[in-house]
Amino acid sequence: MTKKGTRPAKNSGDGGGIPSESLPPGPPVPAGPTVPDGHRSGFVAIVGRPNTGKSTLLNRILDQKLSIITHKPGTTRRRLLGVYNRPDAQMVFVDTPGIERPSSKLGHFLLEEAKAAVSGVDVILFMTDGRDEGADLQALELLDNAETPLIFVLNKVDLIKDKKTLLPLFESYSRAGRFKDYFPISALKGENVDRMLSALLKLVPEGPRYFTPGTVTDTPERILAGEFVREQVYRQLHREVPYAVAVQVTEMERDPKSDLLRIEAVIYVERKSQRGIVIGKGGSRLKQIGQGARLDIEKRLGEQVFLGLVVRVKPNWRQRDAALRDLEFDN
Ligand SMILES: Nc1nc2c(ncn2[C@@H]2O[C@H](COP(=O)(O)OP(=O)(O)O)[C@@H](O)[C@H]2O)c(=O)[nH]1
Ligand SMILES: [Mg+2]
Repeated sequence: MTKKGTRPAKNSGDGGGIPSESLPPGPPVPAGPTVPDGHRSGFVAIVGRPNTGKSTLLNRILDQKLSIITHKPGTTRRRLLGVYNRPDAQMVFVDTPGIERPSSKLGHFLLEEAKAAVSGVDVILFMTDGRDEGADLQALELLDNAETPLIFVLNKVDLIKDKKTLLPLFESYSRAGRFKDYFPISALKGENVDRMLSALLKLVPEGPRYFTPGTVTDTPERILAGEFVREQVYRQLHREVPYAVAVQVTEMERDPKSDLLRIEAVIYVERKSQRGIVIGKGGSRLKQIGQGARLDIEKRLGEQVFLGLVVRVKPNWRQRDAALRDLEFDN
């Protein structure tokens, strides 16, 4: 995988440009040569302002929990690939951090991460919930990508009672002159998602697979496990605390005695007072965070795990380059 951008080297028949240690176990499947005539493949980035439902769409398309979702804006912090396979096509979807004007060093990282994620993709899905057209158009400018075909995706249409309001909304956005096609969907309920997928298939070129079938993502399970912990923090804590949290998995190894997979993670906060909040009375909050995350990790890995969590203070980490690098925010 190149440092910038999303697209690995076009497939050479060995499963694409992903390191083999991140592949799930299983028999090696020749990726390139076996695809049928007319096989199509491509990269599709999902971008948009925070909280519009980008991660929900990724999980819906893949029919599994890969990306974390909360009702709070600004949850997704890393570009995340999800590989959608069909006999006649492979589309690699890229979930991205929400686009907004950065207010911290972390914010700058997130915007760069979103920009890097769209570089070299075949199609960009621009997702909105239609609530703030002005802000959407500003986000498009921040993204600063003129060449790639843009598809307008209006999400959360399950919340729209009067579908007659859709057409004027599309007309209004169409004045920007940027979009090639328009889809109203509900990522949450799955409405219209298949139709959108069929349309996307026509927009990606003919070509071989980038990833071996069976590969869902190139993100290591260690990182996903940390993300599942962070999701619980977002779900269980409020106001500023979740935003001040970063999670790093420090160990993931099989305990020889118990045969359990042992995962150790550190929850970093910015201030001592936040540490107390995350731990909770008598450790109760931390325990609940751990329980929630463990269930998700176990479901993902298909086995029981031991999850050990500690909370540490890393003062002001969102504003410090060195701290961001320590926490693997490094693009
Ligand atoms: N009603 C409704 N809610 C949705 C839909 N898609 C996402 N959401 C909710 O919107 C919030 C943000 O979703 P998320 O996928 O994290 O947004 P992201 O920040 O763009 O990745 C969550 O509470 C989702 O459950 C949808 O189609 N309909
Ligand atoms: Mg997200």
